[in-house]
Amino acid sequence: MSIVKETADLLSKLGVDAAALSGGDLAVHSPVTGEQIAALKTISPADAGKAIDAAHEAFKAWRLVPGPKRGELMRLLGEELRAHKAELGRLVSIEVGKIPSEGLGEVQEMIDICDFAVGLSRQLYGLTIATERPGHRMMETWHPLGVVGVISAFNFPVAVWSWNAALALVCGDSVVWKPSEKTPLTALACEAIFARAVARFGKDAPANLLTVLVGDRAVGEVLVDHPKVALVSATGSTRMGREVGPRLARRFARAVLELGGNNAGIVCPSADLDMALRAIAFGAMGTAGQRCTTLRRLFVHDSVYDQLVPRLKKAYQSVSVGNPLESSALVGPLIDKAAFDNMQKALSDARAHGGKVTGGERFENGHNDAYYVHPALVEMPKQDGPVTEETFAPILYVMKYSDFDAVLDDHNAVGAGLSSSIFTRDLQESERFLSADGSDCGIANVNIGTSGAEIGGAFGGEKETGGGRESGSDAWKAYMRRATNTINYSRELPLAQGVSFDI
Ligand code: UN1
Repeated sequence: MSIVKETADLLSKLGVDAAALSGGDLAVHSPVTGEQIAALKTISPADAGKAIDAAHEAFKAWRLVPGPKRGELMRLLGEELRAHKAELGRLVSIEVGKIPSEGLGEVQEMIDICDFAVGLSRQLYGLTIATERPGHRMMETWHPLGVVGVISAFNFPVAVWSWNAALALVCGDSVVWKPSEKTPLTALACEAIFARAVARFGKDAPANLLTVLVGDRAVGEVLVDHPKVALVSATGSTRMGREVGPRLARRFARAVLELGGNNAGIVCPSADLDMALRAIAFGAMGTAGQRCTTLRRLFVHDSVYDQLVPRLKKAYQSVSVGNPLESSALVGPLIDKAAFDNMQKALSDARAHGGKVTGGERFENGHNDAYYVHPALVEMPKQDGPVTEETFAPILYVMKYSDFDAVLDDHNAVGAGLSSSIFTRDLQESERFLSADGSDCGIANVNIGTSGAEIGGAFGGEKETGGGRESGSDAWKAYMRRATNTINYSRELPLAQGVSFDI
């Protein structure tokens, strides 16, 4: 079956109206073959503004539905996702080029966050706080926040939306979602799946609880600038975050920014090298190097360098690259030509800085407009040039180290601060890595790779990664507003700090 036909069939099974897929101005391509698979109509900035007004009306109704009841909608969404996991996972593979297990894994991540949100719906706790005044009680209460805008990237086109949407909805907010222009079809599929959950939920769910805005940058700007959007959660490059962050700050809106990563691993003398090899291979080559958590820098102790790096190179030379829909390849295509060009530019920069490159060439698969590459391993004399920047492609820079303190400094000497890992069986090294003067990242792991985080933890990073936290732990607090309440149940009016004001 042609990819165009399969896309249309999948979308119709998922409940997307076929008429929405053609005749529009936004051409959607599959990176698997480079073919155009749809042409969607985009929304104008003016209509986007109106849609946000409507989402605000939805918020005003939804905030009055009790939390545990809102959790029921997440339970239904999780059920719908379970029922449509195969189709949605396949659509992710078509639209992003992920291998089947990663396409399905992404949908599993959505199911997981729905389950988490159901539990959370009964745990949106505040505190009771000791007050200095007799006959008084002090507490804090968490209330729904408003319209939550979600700007998502192509590489996790549905999971990252679901992390935000599941928390926002359970917290009593409405959601307006601007998906990446590269991956709007999976967003339409989610919209249809969500509509089914809402229909089952019944009349307590207001219209416009979720709005998908298919559009360009101007539409994203409306979302960022609209006074009725209380929070924007944006995933993408640090360059994008530098524009979005200050614009939100100017109008005192909240931001959850999940930006670039330049994630590193350290392989210590005592590491289990078999395990490290597998973790490094998945972290660096998996998803064709297009995760924000992808392993991009590797520091290997000089005592194990010659044992590990030749094996790693072999893995790079033998890893299967190919069509994720028709083969069991482990590495699919890059998203587009621009990604390929950026990769080639980084590799030539690396060579200019003394790097020795294994791999990196284009792999012809009979489709001129599809960009398959052999993942590249680059042995670098030191951390320099392109090593300090994120290139969203499968390039792993490998460097030798001898001193643990110095390697910790090098580890932290880049702009981004998302994910990190250490491979060691030495307790002192692993604890130091996780300590206050260890890894400066939002995610720090021991004996597992940098990517593939579970939803139960807070996800995000420091420095140029933007500081936002999504998903598990107490990330929900960003999606609610906090009120401190002091209640006087006495017959006196004592003032705090002993102030007297007798009239
Ligand atoms: C991303 O690349 O934007 O930790 C998200 C991981 C996935 C999420 C990645 N759970 O690799």
